[in-house]
Amino acid sequence: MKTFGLITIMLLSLLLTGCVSERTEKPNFVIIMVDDMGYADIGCYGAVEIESPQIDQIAEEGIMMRHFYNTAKCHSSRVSLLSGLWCNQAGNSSLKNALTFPQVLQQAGYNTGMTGKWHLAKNPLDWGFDKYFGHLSGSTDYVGGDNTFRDGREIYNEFGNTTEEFYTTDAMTDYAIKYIKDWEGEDDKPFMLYIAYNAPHSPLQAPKELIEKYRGRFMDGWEANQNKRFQRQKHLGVIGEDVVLPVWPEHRRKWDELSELDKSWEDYRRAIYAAMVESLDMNIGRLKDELVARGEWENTVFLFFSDNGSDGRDINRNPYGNPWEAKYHVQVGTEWAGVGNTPFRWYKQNSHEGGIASPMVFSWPKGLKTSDWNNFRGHIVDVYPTLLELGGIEYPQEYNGHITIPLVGESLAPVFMNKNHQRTKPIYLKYAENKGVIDGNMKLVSARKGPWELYDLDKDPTELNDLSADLPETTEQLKEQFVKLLLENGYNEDKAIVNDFIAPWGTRSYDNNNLKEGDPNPAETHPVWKQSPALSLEN
Ligand SMILES: [Ca+2]
Repeated sequence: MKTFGLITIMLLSLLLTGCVSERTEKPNFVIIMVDDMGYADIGCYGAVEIESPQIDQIAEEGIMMRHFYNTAKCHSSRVSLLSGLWCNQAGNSSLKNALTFPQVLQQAGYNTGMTGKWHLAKNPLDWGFDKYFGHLSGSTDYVGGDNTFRDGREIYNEFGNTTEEFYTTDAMTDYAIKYIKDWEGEDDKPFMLYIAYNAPHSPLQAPKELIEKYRGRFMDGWEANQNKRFQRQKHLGVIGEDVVLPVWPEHRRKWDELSELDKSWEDYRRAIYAAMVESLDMNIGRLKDELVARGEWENTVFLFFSDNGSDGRDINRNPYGNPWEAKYHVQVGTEWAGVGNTPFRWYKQNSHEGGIASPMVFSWPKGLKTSDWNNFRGHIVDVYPTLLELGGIEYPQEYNGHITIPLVGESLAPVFMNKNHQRTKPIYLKYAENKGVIDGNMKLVSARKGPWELYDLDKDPTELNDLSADLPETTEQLKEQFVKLLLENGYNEDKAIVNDFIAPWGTRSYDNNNLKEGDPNPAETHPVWKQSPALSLEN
């Protein structure tokens, strides 16, 4: 009896070991893409004043990429992430030419779930996700929601009037954790969770106590704040000691020229933005704690990045009310967006580094061989092949009777495993009238129909020394590469290469196109903006 028991235990443990090793071969994936967050807006990438201890900790134990690019715009980054193709090649927002990575992972036996902003055709459940909660729209009221919220395919409308009642960033995490719990009984299946937080995209809305915490931290102004970030980036090793910070451009206002009232207002809206980022960080910590408690964190591949740079437009649809309540709508503004994109030039939508450079934090405690900074030039289009390689999954040549388009991205797995690895294909950049190509360390770029500029990104990462006149042959070669990529993506060459210059951003904070003539100046009517930053937000 005793022997039988022992043998049974041995057999059982053998079986269990077998199960565990089979199970642990395939990692879980947690892919977090935040919205409109600048390169320098979290602590480990240089934010001095915004607190992001959770992401910083994950980064400390994992890998941070110095050069990770997105497509400069919300929908196109989502298309390239999900399809592994350039945006137009995949059929743009329709995804009609795409076989998405959730579809492939689903077929390979993964549980698949998504929460957050979809912004593409149909519903995520049509594209390989087993579960979905979020908004199909490109942006939402974080408190009052919108009519595109779905729980699966069902309309969801249980919103609130204050962040205490409903806050989108919290809800996206609640549902992600719910899915992890739902999958608990299915130990033989790994999971993939894609969380597309809308934060810190406009409208700026955040919990009151978090805003209060940040109030007054930004009164030293845009330029001083940017300088502090730049110094911190050097200190942390985000950028090299010889990197040059671009001069504060003409199209941005200067802090010293603002009235005290305007300074207070600018401090205030930056405090809301900072609160949104810290709220994101707290939610990511909450998700991580859940995975740690369930013993899943060790074998979870975690990726964190942003879909584009900070937004330089300045659209404030409803600056009257409170940012912890529904319907409040302001944007972070041109100058703070510039600070967000430190040390780079330009903004969301532009192909210059300010538009396309994103933090990239990668973690996989069980599989990672090293932890440090990485210099590989990666792109959001690389995520798909990376997941397949780490999951040991082949990209199907055929799906539902259709031949699939070969993925254009390159797996980052060797990069993360600290193998010597060079990119073999160029990076294609195109959003509206912004365009360019990166091949090796050379980048050809044009902003808003402006002239072509050529930069050596190794020597000049902040794009200050235009080499196009000095290196006409390189310029010509890259132009040919760009045109080739353009035509492969179904564009007409003549239409996309016109070179009449469109002026840079011109909209200003509250004399912008959304406030009509005769509307009261919010800085004069809003009680909060009349207070000195040292005072509380009460009254
Ligand atoms: Ca975005």
